[in-house]
Amino acid sequence: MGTMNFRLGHLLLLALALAAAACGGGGAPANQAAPPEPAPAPEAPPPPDGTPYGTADGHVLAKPAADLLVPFPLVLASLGSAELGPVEGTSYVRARVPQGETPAGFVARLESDARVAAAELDLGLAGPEGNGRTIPAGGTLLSVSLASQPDLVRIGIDAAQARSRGAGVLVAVLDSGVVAGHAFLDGRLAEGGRDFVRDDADPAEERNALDDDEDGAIDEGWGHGTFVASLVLAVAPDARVLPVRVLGSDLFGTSSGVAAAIVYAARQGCDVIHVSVSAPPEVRVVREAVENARLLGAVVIASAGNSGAEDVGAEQGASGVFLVTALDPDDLRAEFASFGAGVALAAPGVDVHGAFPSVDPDTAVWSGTSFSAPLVSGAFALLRELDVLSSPDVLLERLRRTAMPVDALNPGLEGKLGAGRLDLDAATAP
Ligand SMILES: [Ca+2]
Ligand SMILES: [Ca+2]
Ligand SMILES: [Ca+2]
Repeated sequence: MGTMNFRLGHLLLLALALAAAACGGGGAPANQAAPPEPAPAPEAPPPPDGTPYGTADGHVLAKPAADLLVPFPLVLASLGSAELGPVEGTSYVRARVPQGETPAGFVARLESDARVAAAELDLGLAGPEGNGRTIPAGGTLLSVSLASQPDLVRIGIDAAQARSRGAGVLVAVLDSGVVAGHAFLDGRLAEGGRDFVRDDADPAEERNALDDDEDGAIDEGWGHGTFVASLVLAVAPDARVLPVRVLGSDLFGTSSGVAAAIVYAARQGCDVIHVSVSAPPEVRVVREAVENARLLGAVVIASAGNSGAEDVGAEQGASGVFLVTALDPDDLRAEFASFGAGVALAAPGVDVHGAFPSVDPDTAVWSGTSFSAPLVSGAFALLRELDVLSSPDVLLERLRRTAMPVDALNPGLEGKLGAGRLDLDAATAP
């Protein structure tokens, strides 16, 4: 078994290195990861032409009109469709696409029907690192303690953790799942996690040794959820993480899965719902899920994306999700970081150290806005322990008000990197 693991580990190493070369990555050595049993099946059927990978082609999402007098399944049946079940926690259902019709065509037909309030594709959503632009790298210079890494020291973690450690705060991490046996996560995960990719009660990370999204990188999302969860806990070591799997091994999920998971996490009593994928503002099922989660008292914090472009508009910022972009160690915008008027806050996101499911070392260095956002989710947990009475929005505003301004360092980007760089010391100061 040891030999087998060793060989598979090297195959993965080779695959990641090739992917890095193909994508023009830094060429840093990839981690040697401990492989679980590879599942043989692809994670999603091939996408229809012209739609993003992961978009469901067998069904679309539809919402009944408010004043409907007949059961919605009868409405769908009259259109040659059938109801395949609700998107839990939202007013949408999955509606089967009739034979011979395209998903987009069926959405258009539903939208023109007075008995249907809204319809949309069940869109494929990609985590920011799912495009293979940044990959995790192992090395020998990794911190033993994640909390002592330079980027966290620089933003005041020592002073902050002397005041609060996030005790009693529950943070859902909606990502690729977690490797629960990782030493860093051991004993720090809450019961009740769920897998919305496989629709089961075990949110463990899985990989299948397939390049499901055909981008040249195999299982590039492997370890992502473990890494993100560890960063929340690096900032807030006494918080607990509820792992919720919404992304597969190539870091793809669907809008219906993300929406259902957001409401699920809120109903589990989570204070923070950390989402490693952000949906475009026109994805109404996710917007509704975010609204429902906020009504239940949760905040939703997400990464702004790795497009490197100004594509985070004010409308996206107003959708109830607190969007975080990435800075480098000099507080300059990371070259991959998305920006725009809809960004709420910035945080370190270049060469971040986090837990990784590998043999030795069991940490990695990774860059992306996915690794800036969990620092903010951890910071929210610190504030919540210190102040159990204020509304979530008051605490989010405190994170913004106490941020270190970075506009002067980033000419031309004024107002497009949020309120500035997360300052853990200032945010938790009495
Ligand atoms: Ca599972
Ligand atoms: Ca891939
Ligand atoms: Ca895969």
